Amino acid sequence: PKEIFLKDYKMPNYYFDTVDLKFSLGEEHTIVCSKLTVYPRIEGVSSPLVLDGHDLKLVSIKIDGTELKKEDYHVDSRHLTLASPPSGLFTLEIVTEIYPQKNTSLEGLYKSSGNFCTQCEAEGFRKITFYQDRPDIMAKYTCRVEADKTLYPVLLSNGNLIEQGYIEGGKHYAIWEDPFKKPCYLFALVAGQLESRDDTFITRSGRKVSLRIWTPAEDLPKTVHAMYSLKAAMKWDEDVFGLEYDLDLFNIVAVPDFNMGAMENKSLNIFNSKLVLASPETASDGDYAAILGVIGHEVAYAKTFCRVTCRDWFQLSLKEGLTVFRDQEFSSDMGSRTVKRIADVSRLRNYQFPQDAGPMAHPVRPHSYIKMDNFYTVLVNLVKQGAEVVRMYKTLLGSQGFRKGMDLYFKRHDGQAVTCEDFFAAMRDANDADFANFLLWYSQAGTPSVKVTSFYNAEAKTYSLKFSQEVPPTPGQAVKEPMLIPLAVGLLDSNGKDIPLTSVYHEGMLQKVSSDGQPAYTTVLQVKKKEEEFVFSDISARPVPSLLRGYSAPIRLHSDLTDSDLFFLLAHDSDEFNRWEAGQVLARNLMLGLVADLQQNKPLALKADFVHGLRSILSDSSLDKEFIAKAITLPGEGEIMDMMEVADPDAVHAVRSFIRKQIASELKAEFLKMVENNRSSEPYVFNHPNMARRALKNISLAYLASLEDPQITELALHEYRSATNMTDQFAALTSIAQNPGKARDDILADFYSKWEHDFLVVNKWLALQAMSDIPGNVENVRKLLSHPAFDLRNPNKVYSLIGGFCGSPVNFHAKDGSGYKFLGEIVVQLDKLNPQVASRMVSAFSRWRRYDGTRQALAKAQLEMIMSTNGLSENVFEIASKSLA
Ligand code: B3K
Repeated sequence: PKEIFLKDYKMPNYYFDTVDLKFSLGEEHTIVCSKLTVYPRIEGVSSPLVLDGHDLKLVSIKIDGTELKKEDYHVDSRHLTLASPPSGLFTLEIVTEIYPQKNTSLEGLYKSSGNFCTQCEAEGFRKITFYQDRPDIMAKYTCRVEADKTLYPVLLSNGNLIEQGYIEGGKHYAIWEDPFKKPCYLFALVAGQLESRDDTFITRSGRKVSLRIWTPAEDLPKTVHAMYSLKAAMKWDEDVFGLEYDLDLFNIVAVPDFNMGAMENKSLNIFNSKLVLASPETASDGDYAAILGVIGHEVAYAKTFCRVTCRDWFQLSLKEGLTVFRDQEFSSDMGSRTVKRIADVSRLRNYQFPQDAGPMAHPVRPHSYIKMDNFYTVLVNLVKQGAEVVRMYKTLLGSQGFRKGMDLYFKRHDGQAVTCEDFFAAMRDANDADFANFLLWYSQAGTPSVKVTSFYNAEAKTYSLKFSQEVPPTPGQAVKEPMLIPLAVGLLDSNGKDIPLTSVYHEGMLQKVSSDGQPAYTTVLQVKKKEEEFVFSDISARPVPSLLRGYSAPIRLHSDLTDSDLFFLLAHDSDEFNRWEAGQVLARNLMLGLVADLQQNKPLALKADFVHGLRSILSDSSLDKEFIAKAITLPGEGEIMDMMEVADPDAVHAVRSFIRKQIASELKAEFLKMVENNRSSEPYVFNHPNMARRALKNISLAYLASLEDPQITELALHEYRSATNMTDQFAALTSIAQNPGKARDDILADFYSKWEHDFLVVNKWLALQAMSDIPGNVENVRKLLSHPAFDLRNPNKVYSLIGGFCGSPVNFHAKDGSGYKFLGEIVVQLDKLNPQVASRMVSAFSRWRRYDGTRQALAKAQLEMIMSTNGLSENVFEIASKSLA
């Protein structure tokens, strides 16, 4: 497999102006006719034109109406090359035959539940026709779709419908025209038996946009929340970014077989059904929130990146990072900002940080790849980090400065394919900002680590904070430079109140902390050097610092705060994120300490002040209930393992379970009260207060269930039976399923028989069993592979069962290697069907060196077995070989 490098980027020899496509969709095969108007980059210069093509049968090829002879072109399994095409404008007509029915990779054109649909990002268009499949080729498209009228009554593509009609033989056609230039990865086509929920959105300039959400008829009632989310996102983006949707139609189609969440194709978004369909009975609060977030994400794309796109795929974070940032902001404004930030940061720590410290570490803008799709597979890295980079611009520039930068960016680059530097330049120029070494965030891999030490000078009444930063070495990048890190800081007095900040000394200069003459309570320190000191004056007593407020930069922070400082922050910090963070630091220290005790066979004991801290949070009625639920949740096992020299999944799991059980027994009365007081028989409403209430009730129930007490099992059964929505029902099921035994078996069987007709609910049931930490669970998961509810060809089912299993540290990392063996076998089978999904699964092995010698040998053997498989895809090859390197 060939590695592609950022430094090798070359402008194309030829551009395409218009693309006219014609699809004849058939049961055996599909014929695709593509007519391109082509012009050379340099008028009068003929140079080779290399088109990408994968799994295509070439039927014919013509230039300016004349069929080419065999010697005029060359076709191999990946390319069609024209050695010397005309040096001026010409038309190129290519006819290919493709087989969507056999396409299990779910890229290009394929069938899902009897309907045709497409997925072209990143490089799927080359599975439809020969094309320069790269994002910097932007052209205007028309698309004619022909198909059997009875089987495929609905025919959709991008843009506006300009003509439709009948054709002899029971067929019909539709012609779609997209008025804006687009890269081919945004092309889409759907044909099938679908119905739509229709609504309209009036843009701020008064234009009417038709909104349509398409699903099979029986699922239409479950699209109410998706339509609500779509309208809310359209409005929010106009209000916050002033961006208006530019077409008269916005279609969303839900398909059950889809590799990722959704795809932003211009005016024809294709979504994984999981992120469209919801009803109170079948979808949880988490599902509702995910639908809102992903629809927000795709709407943000529709407004911007369908017009300004990436020059090449290395610039992916330009569109993904900015869009994730915008959807995070949208979800924050629709719910609780603190809770959303906590959820995003937890994900960052549990998934991205470990990856960033392993063999798959790569910068926000990678230097090379073999298979671009793998940079979505390690999406947690690229995308979440990319969003954090965008967030830092906003932290540095403030909301207005950021908006100015965005406005300039779109003004400068509408209709262009650009790079990360263009975004950086727009932010800088619009604000006259000095961003020094900020661009390094794009090119240096690894999570920066910042150490802070503080010193209070009672005589001088100054308080100084000294920072030293280090970016750890990662594969291919041994030495790193310091980067610009925005560190939001506040200081608390002895009553827990924020101290007003007026100025700070830095490098011999007195810097004002606020510009409008008013004191600030939080200031953003710009840490740029390897070592740097900031000194606050007029501080009358030693303060407690609240550092990295709101998690203002994606770093690992090591401070000299004592436990008592942390308890103080947990109780008083006005920055709610940091209140949560203080509790997490205490919990992390506690867990790491107990893991060490366990490894040295010392008895485990929980500190009383920790439980006391949790009790005060739990009983603080001034706090948001969802915040309480987050604050009493212990850090994940992945996060703790990531902080250990040698990750020990058994010890981490045993310690986490021990602490949970201790907390449950000490706070049993409080938890019972929380369950009691937070029930509701009112109909389900998706809003923050109700979600918060359910979150607190259900986490209390989960803690109680860890006591393995028959009375609690009765209580959970009662909650299960009386639940009026999926959130509560599934939470009760999860609580009972924590403990092996008859109650668990019975309730799992009951849940399946209730919901076997609903594939999305059944996926939850599969995931719950797969993630279980009951000993020897690999055998249960193996059995589920042949359950009628499972199908290896459906990505959602694979993510639920196989992905869920890899997320269970004790069973996936079982010391006998049974978990590794299971995954190795599955990856090999899956790779033949769907390389993208297989490579996501194989990445569970990538951190094998973090474990002890026995586990290392077992995991390595599976990676080697995978590498020796014949016909391995490039996707899996890239992850497996980099993991072994
Ligand atoms: N841009 C797509 C993801 C495409 C992934 C391709 N393998 C949608 C999204 O980011 O939501």
